[in-house]
Amino acid sequence: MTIQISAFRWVPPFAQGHVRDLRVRWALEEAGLPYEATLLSRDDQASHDYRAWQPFGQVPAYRDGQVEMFESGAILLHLARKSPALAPPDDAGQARTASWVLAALNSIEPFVQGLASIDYFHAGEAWTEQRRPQVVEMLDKRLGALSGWIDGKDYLDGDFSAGDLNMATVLRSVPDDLMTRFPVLAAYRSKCLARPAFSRALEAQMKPFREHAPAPTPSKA
Ligand SMILES: N[C@@H](CCC(=O)N[C@@H](CS)C(=O)NCC(=O)O)C(=O)O
Repeated sequence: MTIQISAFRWVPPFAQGHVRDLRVRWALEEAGLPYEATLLSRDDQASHDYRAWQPFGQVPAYRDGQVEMFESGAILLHLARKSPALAPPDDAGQARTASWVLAALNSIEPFVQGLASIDYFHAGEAWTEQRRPQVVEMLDKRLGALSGWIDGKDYLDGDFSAGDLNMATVLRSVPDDLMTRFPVLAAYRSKCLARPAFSRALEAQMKPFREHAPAPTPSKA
């Protein structure tokens, strides 16, 4: 069967281009594996059928006729075993790629999300005045370590891999004012995001959002 992934039919503009099915779409594009997206509405997310595929009602989920699975990182690792475009085929290369896929999710993304949560969902709230500098400091520390690792290298570990793909999608959400402090990381992020497979994946996520955009509410005259 053709690979199927789940994605949203429509999300609000702030989330468009950032939904996690992008990571799986990008990996599939890099690997040259054709796929179809099953587009979900809010009701579909809560349905019994979808919860049997993704227990939390989130996207992405994945199936290919042999496996049915969820969690974007797990899906990337599954695809990395299938395609040399996403990881070296030997055990050592697969293990290194797994380390970087998980490092993006566990060692960098929580700090990026901590800052995004303050800036987007709690902006202006009194408690953020004390908390934000601490969150920036923690993120700054992780970005500094990552920058030190990448300095002098093209990618995280040899050739481009699923680890770079996941890391670049996480780094996309680092605010520009923070990223400018790390020119090595900024250049690395730009290089990854300039890959044609990323553009195709982004367009594939965005197209349904344009097609299913809610009709504008009439303004009161
Ligand atoms: N750990 C999960 C997180 C998935 C996730 O947070 N998906 C978001 C979109 S990026 C979602 O479906 N949000 C809707 C919801 O939680 O109801 C993964 O990486 O696959």
